[in-house]
Amino acid sequence: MRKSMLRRWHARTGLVALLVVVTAVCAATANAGRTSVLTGAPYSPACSLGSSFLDSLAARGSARGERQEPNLNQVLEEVPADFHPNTANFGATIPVYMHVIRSGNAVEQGNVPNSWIRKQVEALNLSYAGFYGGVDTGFRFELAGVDRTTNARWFNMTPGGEDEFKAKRALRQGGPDALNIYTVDGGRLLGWAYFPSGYESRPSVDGVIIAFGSMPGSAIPGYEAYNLGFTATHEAGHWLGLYHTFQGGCNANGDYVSDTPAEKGPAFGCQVGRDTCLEAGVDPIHNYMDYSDDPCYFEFSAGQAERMQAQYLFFRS
Ligand SMILES: [Ca+2]
Ligand SMILES: [Ca+2]
Ligand SMILES: [Zn+2]
Repeated sequence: MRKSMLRRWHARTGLVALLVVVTAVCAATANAGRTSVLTGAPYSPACSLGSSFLDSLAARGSARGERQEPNLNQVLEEVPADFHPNTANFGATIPVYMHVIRSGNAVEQGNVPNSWIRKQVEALNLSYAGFYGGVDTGFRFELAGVDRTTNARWFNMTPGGEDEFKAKRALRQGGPDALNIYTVDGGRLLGWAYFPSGYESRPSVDGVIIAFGSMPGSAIPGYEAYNLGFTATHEAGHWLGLYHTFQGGCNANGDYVSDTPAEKGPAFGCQVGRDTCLEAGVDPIHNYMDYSDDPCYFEFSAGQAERMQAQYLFFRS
């Protein structure tokens, strides 16, 4: 049943909806000739708005970690309109396979300690249970396996490149419901992820990539604002079918979640009170699916939980 519905959906939307994960580009250089969605208030680490927009871009350009993601030209499909699962008592435990990719044996070479891995799974569990705020999404995470691979090329993989695909073909475990997390250097990226609807056509690339410096316990320079483990929470949100809260800007569908107020572009730092769309409500800067710093994040909304549950039940269970 699921498969035939899926195929029909593919046929209907195959050539239409080329929706991408993100088009945000933080660095001024990379921004040339591209449409920036950075149209909100400028980033400022102190949450004051003193510095100029370009200064803040330049400052972020030298940062180690960036809450930005590559454009992977992925299609994120909606579940069919007539798919209404009963999620009243929803609960799902997701097996997590942690693939540590390193260039050597030192922590700085990506050889993360087991304690970071344990804390990372705990951060996933607490954030998805609503421990820090927001709702209990019903998702829980259980460490199913850890492997370590020494490969400098894979450690320095770039999004959508041959090294990423080779590493995943070699390492991926489990079926559509298994969350495979690959820890890599990341370069200036904190992470990237693949949507649930892509699993059927490309199962081997399914999963989440995170910069190892973003894991809880990390004191890697440059990740001071991103080392509570919420990069994995954010990427797992995409993996469960969530858009960014700033998807679509102030336009009608936005992130396809009705209880997250629309926002014109990503919020960085912790811009409390930011309000970039006329629609009621201030920007959801505390939402895990915005681009705020880790300490600013604390919630998923009820609508996001519902969306993740439906996407999971349709595409991953
Ligand atoms: Ca919304
Ligand atoms: Ca508003
Ligand atoms: Zn994202």
